[in-house]
Amino acid sequence: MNDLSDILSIIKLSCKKISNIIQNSNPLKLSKLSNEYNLSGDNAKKLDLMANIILTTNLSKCKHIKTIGSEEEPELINTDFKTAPYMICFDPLDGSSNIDVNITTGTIFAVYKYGEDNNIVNGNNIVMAGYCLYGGSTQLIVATDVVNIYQLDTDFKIIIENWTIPNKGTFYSINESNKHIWLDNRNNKFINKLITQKYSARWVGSLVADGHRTLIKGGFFSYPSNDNNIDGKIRLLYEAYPFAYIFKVAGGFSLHEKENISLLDINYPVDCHQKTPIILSSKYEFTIFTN
Ligand code: FBP
Repeated sequence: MNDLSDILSIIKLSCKKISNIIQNSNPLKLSKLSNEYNLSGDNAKKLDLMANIILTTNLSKCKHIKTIGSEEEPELINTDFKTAPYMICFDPLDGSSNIDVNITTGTIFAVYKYGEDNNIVNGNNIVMAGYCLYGGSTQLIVATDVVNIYQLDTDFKIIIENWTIPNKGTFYSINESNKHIWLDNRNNKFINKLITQKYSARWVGSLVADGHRTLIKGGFFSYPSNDNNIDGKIRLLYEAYPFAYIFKVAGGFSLHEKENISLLDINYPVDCHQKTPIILSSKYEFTIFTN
């Protein structure tokens, strides 16, 4: 086993435990507010905290991991392994607003390798990223130099190897209730163009679900900046970077709407909970949006 397969084994063990909790608990109880607020100002739900405890407890014992970042932790956590080569950051339970209505939620993670100077420059330090989908089935999508898809039975078994995103889709995924306050005026014109090309809208409200549909079917996902979220809503370190990496490995694209560069090239954030606008896309829609 190499370092990354050791880390992946711990992620599988943790996601299996989270999946079992979701499968066997009353979602109305799991979605109860804990009245503990995370640094993003969210009142964490019980399942957010349970998932966070499982992941931080298991991963802090891994000798390959020096630092842990989590949406539910105020600061980065230093493990006992001070010379270990990797940092792992995760959103333990993405899509919390969907827990009570039994709609797909997930865990998102990225593993970063420290450079020679013991620094992380940007998303290009990622060596492995993925997400676990707690949906009709529990699936784990893992990107290293290829994208592989696992499905949970008694354990995670690989079902698809080397997944690549279709060149074009038929869905766009954006919360259109913000259309009157988007800061980038390309969005409305772009959506109208897709509608004339017979695209349909899909918005689940869980990044893992909307991102996964875009990865599997092709198409366009965006959470643009708006008057209420001038820096966007999605967190760079443990949501946007990981998905940008997965899309790049699968042959797709990501974009920061203000910088007009790949999200992976956005500098490592000063604040571990920094937010960002996000675009994830297959080639055809990306070409339309950027031209
Ligand atoms: P959390 O649920 O972990 O806070 O993640 C944020 C998120 O739920 C994303 O998963 C999703 O894409 C987005 O917010 C939905 O935002 P909105 O409710 O504004 O459409």
